[in-house]
Amino acid sequence: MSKKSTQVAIIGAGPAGLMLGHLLRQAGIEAVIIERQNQAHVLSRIRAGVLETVTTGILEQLDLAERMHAKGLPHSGVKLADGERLIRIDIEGLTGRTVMVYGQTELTRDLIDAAPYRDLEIIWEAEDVAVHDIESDAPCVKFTKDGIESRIEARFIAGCDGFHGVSRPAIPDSVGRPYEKVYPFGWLGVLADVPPCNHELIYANHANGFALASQRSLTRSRYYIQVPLTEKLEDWPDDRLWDELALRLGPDAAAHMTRGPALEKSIAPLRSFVFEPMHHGSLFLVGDAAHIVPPTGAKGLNLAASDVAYLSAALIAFFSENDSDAIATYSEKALARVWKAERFSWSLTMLMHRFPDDGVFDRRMQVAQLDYIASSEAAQMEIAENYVGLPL
Ligand code: RFL
Ligand code: PHB
Repeated sequence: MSKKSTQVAIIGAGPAGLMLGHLLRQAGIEAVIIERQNQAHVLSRIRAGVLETVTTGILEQLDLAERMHAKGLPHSGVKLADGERLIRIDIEGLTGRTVMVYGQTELTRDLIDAAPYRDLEIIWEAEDVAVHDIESDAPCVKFTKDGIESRIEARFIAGCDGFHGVSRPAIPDSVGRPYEKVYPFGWLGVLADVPPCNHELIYANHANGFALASQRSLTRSRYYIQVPLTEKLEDWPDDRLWDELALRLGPDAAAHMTRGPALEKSIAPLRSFVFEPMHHGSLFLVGDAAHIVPPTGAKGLNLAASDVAYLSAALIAFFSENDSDAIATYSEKALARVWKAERFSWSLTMLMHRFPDDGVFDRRMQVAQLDYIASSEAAQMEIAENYVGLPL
């Protein structure tokens, strides 16, 4: 049995665990990250692409934003397509702020590459990770690494292990409560080394279903289409996917769309999920471990970042000033922001997708709302301020 101790044991080397680990190390707090996968696997996951100020701000605070500022693309607007027109939401004009298009993979790489230089230990390929004694002041994380049983004792455990992790199930049913909505479709995503069809993102509502034109750089595009959950990747050879994207995104986007071989294709189900509370005893839940949003508002990664902002400040106050007030209010503060992002992601999902049980009335509601958005600055402001990210 190998044994060690630290101040904060972090489970999961996704964006939440990595950002939290770096912020704690920057403040001189001991932290170790325990990750189930290997580094190559973590870096191969293609996920979010739009960063709010809360997320870019953490990279800046860590002095790790150089590559993001060199390669990322600040966007000042976003577009909604309704089959006939493109409605532009002038995010910068309405809010004075922009969003940053920079892939989650790149952000994760920046944080992983810096870890050895910042004395942040990441234990990769930890098997059978389990949390113990979370209702005490001396919890521990047990796992097996290279066949050797290991134990890390800590003052706190941060569960940054995503939706399928082990942290959330460790909170007793008598204490925690899940809230969930599952949508009857998924998103089929494709990544290709072709220039984007528009300099901004386009979210399209088409009779065949939702489509999104996104991007990672001026030479790399990321597209998505809504598909039934019964669909398989084999059903979508590249040509069929490009034809469908061109149709759903509309003639203007289609005219500027460059096709190319898919570098990656995957289908992700859509879900809204919140677990309350996000803190029990010595265990905190952070990011996807506590909540999932459908990707329509690009909020998943940014919510992980706001949780990290609240929790790192609370842990720093605890260890540096012996002040536990912020720890006591972490869950409440984080959840207040989470629920607002859940509402926005749900409402944009309902507006932009075709639901199998929708009738003509539901469709007319979507048309009326898109028409209202096109004609009302107040409606555009509601989208802009949520899309750019609500204040902490
Ligand atoms: P992550 O990124 O899931 O990281 C959790 C980490 O914990 C590890 N882990 C464990 N480690 C040790 N022991 C265990 N028992 C463990 N169980 C799990 C995992 O290997 C992983 O490394 O959660 P985090 O850090 O909270 O970050 C959240 C974001 O990743 C997430 O919100 C977004 O990526 C959500 N999301 C998207 N968000 C967007 O805004 N736009 C998107 O296009 C988008 N696409 C996606 C997504 C999430 C996806 N998942 C999770 C199914 C596409 C997918 C496929
Ligand atoms: C992405 O680029 O992967 C992306 C962008 C915006 C979203 C979801 C995904 O709302």
